[in-house]
Amino acid sequence: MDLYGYWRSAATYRVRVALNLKGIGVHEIPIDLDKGEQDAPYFRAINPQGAVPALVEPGLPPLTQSLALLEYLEELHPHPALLPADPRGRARVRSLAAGIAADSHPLIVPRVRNYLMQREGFDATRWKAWQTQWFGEGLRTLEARLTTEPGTGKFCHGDMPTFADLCLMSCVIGVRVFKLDIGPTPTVDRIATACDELEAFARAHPKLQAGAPT
Ligand SMILES: N[C@@H](CCC(=O)N[C@@H](CS)C(=O)NCC(=O)O)C(=O)O
Repeated sequence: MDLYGYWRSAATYRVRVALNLKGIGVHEIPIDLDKGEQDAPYFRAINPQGAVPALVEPGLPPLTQSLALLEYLEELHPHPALLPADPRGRARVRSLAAGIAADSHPLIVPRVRNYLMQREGFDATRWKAWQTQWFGEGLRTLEARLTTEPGTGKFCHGDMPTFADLCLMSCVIGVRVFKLDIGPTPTVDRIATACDELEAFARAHPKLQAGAPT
């Protein structure tokens, strides 16, 4: 399997952690988002959206969208499970994950930054305020839910990592890397520390991937 990704891509990170947790080996092919390789014709032929990750298996069309990839990997390799056994638990985990992957993260991707910089007069200061707003909104919503909902345990749902933790961490790492002040999120921080302690998360960290600045 080939995974087209980028070292600092949050969406690729989510899939990388799932692969690590499940012990699935892939060949990761970097698409340099800073050089605009996502717009090269060869990559647009793989993902017309011009976004990573994309998972390619021999003889099969590419699969895209990190949440769809997580579901696919879960069905192919159910152990260890990254979704709870009960329908209600699965719905909760998918809901927590989508809050980050479907609602917050899309607002801070390079194509949005490029549009705001090139067409709306944004500079670095306004972009940082924008990032702070949308990363912050995503994690504060998670914080409110994780603090009050009974399903929360050592991780977002119970005591084993699920899709929700992969998404939480993809956002937490962005906040850490960009040094964004989003206010206190103690439950998110506690769960992030639990994820940090797992080798599968540590090994997927952006700074350890090919192409990351040393
Ligand atoms: N919803 C998609 C988001 C994919 C996405 O936007 N990926 C970013 C990197 S995290 C990307 O490749 N952006 C390229 C661009 O915006 O030009 C997913 O979860 O896979």
